[in-house]
Amino acid sequence: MTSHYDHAQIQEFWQYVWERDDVYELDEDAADPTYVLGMFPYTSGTLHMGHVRNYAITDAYSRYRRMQGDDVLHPMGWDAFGLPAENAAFERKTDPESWTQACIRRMREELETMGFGYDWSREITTCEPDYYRWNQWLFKRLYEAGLVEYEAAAVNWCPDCETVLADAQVVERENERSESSDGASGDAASNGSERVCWRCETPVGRRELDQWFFTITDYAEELHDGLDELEGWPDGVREIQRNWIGRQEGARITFEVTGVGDAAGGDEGDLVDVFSTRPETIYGATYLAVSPGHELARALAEGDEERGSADESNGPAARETVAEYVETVRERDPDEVGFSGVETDATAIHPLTGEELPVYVAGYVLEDVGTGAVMGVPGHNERDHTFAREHGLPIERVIVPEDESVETDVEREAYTGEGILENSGEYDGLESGTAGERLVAAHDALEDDVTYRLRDWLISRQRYWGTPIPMVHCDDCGRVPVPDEDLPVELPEFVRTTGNPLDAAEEWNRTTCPECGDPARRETDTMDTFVDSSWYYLRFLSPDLADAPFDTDLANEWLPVDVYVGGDEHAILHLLYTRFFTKALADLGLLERREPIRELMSQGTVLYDGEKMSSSRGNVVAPEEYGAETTRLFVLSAAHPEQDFEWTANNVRGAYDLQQTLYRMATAFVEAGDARLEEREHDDYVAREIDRTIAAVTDEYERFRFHRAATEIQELARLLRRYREYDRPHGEIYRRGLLTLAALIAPMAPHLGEELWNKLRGEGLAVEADWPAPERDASAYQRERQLVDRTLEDVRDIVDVAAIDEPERIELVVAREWKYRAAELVDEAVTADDADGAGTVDVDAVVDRVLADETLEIDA
Ligand code: ANZ
Ligand code: ZN
Repeated sequence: MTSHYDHAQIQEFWQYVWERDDVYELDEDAADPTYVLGMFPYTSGTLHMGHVRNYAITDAYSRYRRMQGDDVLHPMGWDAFGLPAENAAFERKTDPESWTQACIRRMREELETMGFGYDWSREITTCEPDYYRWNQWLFKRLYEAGLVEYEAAAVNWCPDCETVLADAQVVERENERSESSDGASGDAASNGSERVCWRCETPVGRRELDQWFFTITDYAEELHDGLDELEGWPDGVREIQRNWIGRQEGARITFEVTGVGDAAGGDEGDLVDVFSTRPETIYGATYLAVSPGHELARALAEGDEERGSADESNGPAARETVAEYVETVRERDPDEVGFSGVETDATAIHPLTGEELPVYVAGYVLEDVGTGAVMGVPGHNERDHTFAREHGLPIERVIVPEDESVETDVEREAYTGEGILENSGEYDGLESGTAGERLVAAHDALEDDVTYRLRDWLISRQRYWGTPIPMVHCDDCGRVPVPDEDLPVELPEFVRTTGNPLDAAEEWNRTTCPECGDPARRETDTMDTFVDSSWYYLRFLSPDLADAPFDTDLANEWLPVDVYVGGDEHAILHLLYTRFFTKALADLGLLERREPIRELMSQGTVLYDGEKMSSSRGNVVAPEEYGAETTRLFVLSAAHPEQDFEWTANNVRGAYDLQQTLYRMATAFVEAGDARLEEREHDDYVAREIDRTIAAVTDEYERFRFHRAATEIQELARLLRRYREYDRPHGEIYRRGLLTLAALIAPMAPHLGEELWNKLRGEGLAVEADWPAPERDASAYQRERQLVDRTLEDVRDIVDVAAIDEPERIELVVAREWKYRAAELVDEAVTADDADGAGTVDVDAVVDRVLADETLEIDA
């Protein structure tokens, strides 16, 4: 028997046993298992430190819950679609499918090597037709429910590759030359950087394409309000989502606009609604502006050819200016558009004063914010101010600060604060908040309104490696969904091309219309991969179900996910989409719950020399010589899961040493058999420490404070070692101590846990063991323990500094009934020393005094 801990061999052995015994498989009849989920990995090739940390957290927690007697659902799968696979395939002359499957094989092996305990019988892979057919099925249900729209939207377009680019494929390139070859965008080049295609470095343009959207905005209110109740989520994440959804209270104000030449042909103008968060500034409105995509802009650009242009409609010159402006703005990045705009021939009537205001089409007014139109109040809104200055529009002050000493010159700068109204007719003198309320109450043209910044979810990707959108385009019938019985619409074979490979797949593309039977074309857009991850947590419940995406009854029993852990880069999109999907599914009658996740944890970053540890930075440390378990034990014991921490070789070594120590202690104990039977005075202290440690570690696991659990475990190990070094230990107490350590460390270091368990008990598995229970109520002992702790700390500091060669003796002395006396003595000695040594403590003297005290003698 060796006392060296051969981690490689031990890991392999226990992994084999776990698999043989199916210990991680969930009992199908479990009533309501604890659902612990780590965000499934994107299949990019290898695991990185973020994955390791993420999965070490969920694994430790699931193991802990399992030992507590819970049924635990802890599954794993692969987020396997996405552009990187396509690019890798392109570069390596293979296809995305083979590349992805190779990544999965490698990553699965890595996860297994780490010893993570997954129920692999539930493995799901999103790029397999068995999975993505349900994306298509769900797309259709959402479509039927009116949650899918098909609309033109601007996309990044590379004119050289002739393809749409995802935002991530657009890179900023520093511009060394001051001259830009692209004359069209003029001033943009002066910024010093430009947006280019990641592959060919051609400057990227904008293009309008018809795209598919999920109307997540229908759920803006619920997504927003629901955040308050997500008490198990980090405040930071909730705040980020709140900001992303961007709820704004204000008013909708209706302006009459004349001079558009509407189809009705009468004198009656068009009605244009604007949204404002500051209705009380209405008397300061000096113009009206609509976005280039607004229907009024469209009407002004197109005019009404049939009616001729002799009437009051937009004159031909203005019409052309508007048309041209709309055209150029659409092809440019919103950042480049700035405060450009064109005046139109139309006129807006101020709803309260009846004054005529000029109407602009302006790029800074966003199409999908509010109503896509604003009343320009340059005196009190910064953007309006800039626009007004650039276009020579009047600036009026209608609010002054209550504090008269505050100077405001709205010609120079907008005053955006609250205050007292002026130049506002009967509302003069009122406080701005009150004025806003009264204005809305008094006038039909103003109405309370709430808007959200949240945009609809553009799910179209003009790429190959994703779920084909199950629609058909027919010349006669328009867009027709593929019938359910024809799902899945499977991907055709991959072809290497610069554009969208699905466009190039001629044969696949040609189909017949499900409605009229005539020849038709398939939709060639695929779905954003975030669709796959929006409901995968449901598929894990019944991964093989053949006639539905998930089992509704089971979902109602088993949900929500109890604990979800992942990186905070998903704080917005993934988590928002998942919430949206859950709500939509509930409205489709497929689910009862409307929120998918009870407790969310965003794990922090692992740093190396202050930088994020990542394979792309080439600073991933794979401590082969210490074994996989050292890595997991280290990442768990280094810091709270939500905190960043620095990877240091020293601390990794510490995690390794702890395993060695525990292993040696168990081996030595089993082999030596030198325990005693009769009780001695300090046995009781050790027995109580075991109980106290159990209580403390339990508490730490409950709160995911693995690092503190590890410290407690280390402390108990230390005490037991001293206990044995000082005197022959009491056999039963010592053995219980070691078994307790085995059980307590098993969730974090499961291989070691098994090995210790096996050595000390010779039967059963730690992974299936009951969580240890204190023999006595340890809570009453907690306060006492705090005192001991303090004393120990003091004494230890002294011992460390003075390099006393009797640390065991001091510690056990303190640990005994005289601990209070020891604390007192240290205190007294330090104070006395301090007093006569004028600020310096003579450590040796303190230690001498403590050791010399007779009441501390041990009768060994
Ligand atoms: C008039 C007004 C007066 C506004 C005032 C503000 C201050 P913030 O500014 O972030 O709080 N807005 C509305 N729809 C818009 C659109 N489609 N594109 C660009 N801007 C738009 O957001 C609220 C304000 O954004 C709104 O309130 C509106 O300007 C502008 F002293 O209306 B406000
Ligand atoms: Zn048809």
